[in-house]
Amino acid sequence: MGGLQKRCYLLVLTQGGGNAQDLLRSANKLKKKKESSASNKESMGKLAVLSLAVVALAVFIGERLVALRHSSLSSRELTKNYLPNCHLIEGIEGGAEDITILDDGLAFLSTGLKFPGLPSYSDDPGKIYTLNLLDSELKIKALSIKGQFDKDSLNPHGISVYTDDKDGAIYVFVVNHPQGKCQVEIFRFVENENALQYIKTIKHELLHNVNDIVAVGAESFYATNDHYFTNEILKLVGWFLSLPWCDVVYFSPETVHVVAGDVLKHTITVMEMQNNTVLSHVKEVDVGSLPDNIEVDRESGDLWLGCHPNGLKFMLGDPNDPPGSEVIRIENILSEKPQVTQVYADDGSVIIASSVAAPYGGKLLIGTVYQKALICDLK
Ligand SMILES: [Ca+2]
Ligand SMILES: [Ca+2]
Repeated sequence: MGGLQKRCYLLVLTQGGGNAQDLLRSANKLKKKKESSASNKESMGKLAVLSLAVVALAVFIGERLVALRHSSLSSRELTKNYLPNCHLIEGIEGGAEDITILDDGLAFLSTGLKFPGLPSYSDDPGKIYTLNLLDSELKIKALSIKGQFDKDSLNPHGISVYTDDKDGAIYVFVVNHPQGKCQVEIFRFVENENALQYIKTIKHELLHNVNDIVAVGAESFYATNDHYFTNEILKLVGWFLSLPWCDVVYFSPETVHVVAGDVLKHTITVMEMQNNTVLSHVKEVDVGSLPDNIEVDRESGDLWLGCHPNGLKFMLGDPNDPPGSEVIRIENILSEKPQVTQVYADDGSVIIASSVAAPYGGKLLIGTVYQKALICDLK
C-alpha cells in the first residue's frame, strides 16, 4: 500500500508537475484575460463618463450661449428713429461717456474714455468739457484742472455733480481709470475760470469696477460696479456664467458698504434710499434695451437712458457692423404703469454706442462710449 501510495503520489506529483505549468499558463492567460476585460470595462466606463461629461459640457455651453444671446439682445435689429435738427458736437471725437446738466443749462461732458477691450477713437488724454445749452453757439470748452492732479492720467468715465445748498458750491465727481485702475476724483467747479479745483481722490476695495456715480453730498455718493471681478479673464468668465456682476456701493467718509446687488438685466431697478443709506428694492421696469447711464429730468422727473440696443455688437465693436444707439425715456416711473418710449434710435451710421442722454430746454444731448456726441431738438 505504502509503495503504491508513494508511486501514485509520485505519479500525481509527476502528472501534476507536468500539468501545473499548463495550468499556470492557463491561469495567467485567464488572469490576463480578466485583467484585460476589467481594463476594457474600466476604459469603457471612463469613455462613457467622458462622453457624458462632453455632452453635459456641450449642453451647458449651448444653454449659456442661448441665455447670453437672449440677455445681450444679439439678434435685435434696430429701425432708425431720428429727432429733428441733430448735429454732431464739434470737437468730440473720443466719446462722451457721461453727461450731466446743471439747472442753469451748463452741461458737463466726460470725454475720452479708454476702456480695456473697447476700441479707442482718440489718443488724447481724457477731458471734462462744459457746454452752455443756453448759448446759441453750442461750443464745448475744456475745463482746466487746478491743484495737485496728474491731468495726463485722467481717463474719465461716469460723472455726477452735487450743489451744496449751504454755500452754492458745485462739486464734480468723476470716475477715473488711470492706468486701468479705478478711483473717484472730487473737484470743486470754479465757474468764473471754467476750471476744476482738485479736492481729493477716493479709492476703496469696494469701488473696484465703478461705472457711474450719483453724488449725494460734498464727499458722499452711490457708485455702480459694472463687474464683480477685476481680472479681465475672470470678467469674461463672470459674464459667461451670468454671475451677479453689478452692485451698488454707498460711500461717505464715515462708511462704505454694498447697498444693492445683481442689477444686470434689460430693466431699470427702482430702489428707495433708507435713512441708513441702504437701498430697498421697489420694482423693475423693462426697457427692452441695455441701459447705460441714467439722467433725471429735473423738471418732470422723467428718466432718460442712453442704451446699447445690441450687447453683442457693442462687445465686438466691429466698425463694419457697428453697435447702434438708442435713447429711452421713462415717464411716471413710480406709477403702476410707467410709460417707456423710444425717443431716438440709430443703427450706428450716425453715432455708435450711446451711453447717456441728457435733456434740457427742448434739446437732447446724446453721448457715446468712445466715439461722438450728438445734440438734437426734442420736437
Ligand atoms: Ca452719471
Ligand atoms: Ca456708464
